[in-house]
Amino acid sequence: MLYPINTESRAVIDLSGIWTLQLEKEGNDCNPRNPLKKGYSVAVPGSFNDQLVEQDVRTHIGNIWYETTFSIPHYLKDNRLVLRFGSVTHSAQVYLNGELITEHKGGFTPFEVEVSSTIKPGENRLTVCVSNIIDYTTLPVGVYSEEVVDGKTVKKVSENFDFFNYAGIHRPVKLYTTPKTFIEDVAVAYEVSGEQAQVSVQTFIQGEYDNVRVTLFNEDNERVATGEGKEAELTIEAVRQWEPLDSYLYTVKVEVTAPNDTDIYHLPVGIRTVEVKGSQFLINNKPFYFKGFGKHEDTYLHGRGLNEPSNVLDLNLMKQMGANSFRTSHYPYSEEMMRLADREGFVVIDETPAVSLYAGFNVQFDGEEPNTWDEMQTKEAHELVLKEMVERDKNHACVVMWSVANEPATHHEGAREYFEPLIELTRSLDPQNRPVTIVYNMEALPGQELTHDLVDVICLNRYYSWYLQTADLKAGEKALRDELKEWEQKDLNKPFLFTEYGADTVSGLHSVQDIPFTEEFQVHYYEMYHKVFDEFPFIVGEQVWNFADFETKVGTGRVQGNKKGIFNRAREPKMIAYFLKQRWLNIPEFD
Ligand code: BDP
Repeated sequence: MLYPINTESRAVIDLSGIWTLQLEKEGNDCNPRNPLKKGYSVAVPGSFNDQLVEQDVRTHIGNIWYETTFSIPHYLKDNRLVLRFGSVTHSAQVYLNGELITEHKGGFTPFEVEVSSTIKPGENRLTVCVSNIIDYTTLPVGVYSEEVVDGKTVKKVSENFDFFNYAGIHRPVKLYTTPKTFIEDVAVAYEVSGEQAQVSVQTFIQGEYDNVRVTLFNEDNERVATGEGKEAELTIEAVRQWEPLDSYLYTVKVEVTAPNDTDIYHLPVGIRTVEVKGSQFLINNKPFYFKGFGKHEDTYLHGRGLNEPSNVLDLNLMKQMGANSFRTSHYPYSEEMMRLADREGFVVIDETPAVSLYAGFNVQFDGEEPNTWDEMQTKEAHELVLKEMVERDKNHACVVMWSVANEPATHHEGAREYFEPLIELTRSLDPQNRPVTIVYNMEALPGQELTHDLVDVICLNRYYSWYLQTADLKAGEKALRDELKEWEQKDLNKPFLFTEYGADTVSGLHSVQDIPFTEEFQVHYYEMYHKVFDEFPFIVGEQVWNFADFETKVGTGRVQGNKKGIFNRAREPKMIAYFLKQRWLNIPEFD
């Protein structure tokens, strides 16, 4: 599915703005056949939760109805018209003038529907029923329950994850046009040898067409290569590669000529190779060291909704600190962010919303822990999101690895059977054969972990001296080193990457002692980890948890959210930011 852009043959109309919102509750049913009753005003895109003030609205679980009206200029009516949602969290039913036109499950990937024949001249009414219910069949997962309060049924969700269950129309809603014969998708792959790059451009077309022309332009808009056909092969004689923090983007122009029209699409493409060789992670054949962050799409007011100024600032802050990479923890980020990362030269690990597939995470149990793989019914949702994520992001130079899941119970019997086909599926979907990983939790220890031979890179989330050996930096250091030595003895000949380690820190709290939550403790915590990392050559990177403080559900372990940010939620630095900057500016991107 292509990102919607204006081209010589396509127009995009943005339906962002103020929509109407109604919460569906007992006694307040919503019927899309009729216009929504006057409800709240809500900005789209954005999470609804932090735009409204009542507590029971912010935490409403169930259906949330959105509505807007729009008209289409008459001069566009002969085009093919497509309605496209960047994402709706977690599921959507879309109605046009009261008729159901499409449905989508999964809150972090785009979906679209052709509306050429359903759209009316004059005003159209677009209604979206959003659900924020999650359970053991959805991704992410949570425990769903219903309770009767004051004679009314109240829906509840207890999340298997440590971020607020923001919901709504999170990314832009766009109408775009194409000619009747149109480019459905473009897939780019390449091989680089010496100065030369051989670029294969596969074009997927719907409708009758006469010919396909593919032209590659450099950043100066000069034509550097041309090709013909649905499977075009182009040669760049002196290729300039996309490098971490030194991006270079070619534009692939695809023109599909049909008897009465031509469809044109422009795709930005960076040429870079990725390979795992022994315990090294190679980008453009050079051993790369990841420095950066686990992040969240989480900002004041917008919640999980697209916030482009914040995306721009975040990448600028990262650059200033000497970071070169981030992980889209714990769901695919907006297409806007992926395009920005391409432009800015950030290296991205692209992750699905399969976070904490772990049945013991969230439930009380007597005696033995429930086996996750007997309980979870997420296979279908997992396959779907992998397909949608890889299909959406396959052409991004910034994406160097796919993360199939974060912190699943890979120490539970059945994990291998669950993950093996998903890893194979991921590999089969990617035209660029990127490495595949699973991000492992604290229970995934050498000797207990059942899947690490299936993945290309072993990503570890570790909280020694925080959740374990709390505040004891000496004991934490020993535990961390001991674990790494155990992995070393296994002689896996694979790269290891730290994808999470961190300590909650409240901006402005200080102490001369190592007291958790103070800025000094956070500094000492990271110094301890880095000392140990530097002893092990098979560690190919460090991504700290988290870039910024972020909102979570309430709990005694959370002080108005998770405070493990290097920046607070307003993007103001904590003391650690200066220490990390010093370290990272002294570690080159390549060995
Ligand atoms: C890890 C999770 C992450 C949490 C973090 C924490 O992957 O989502 O926010 O712990 O507790 O287990 O801060």
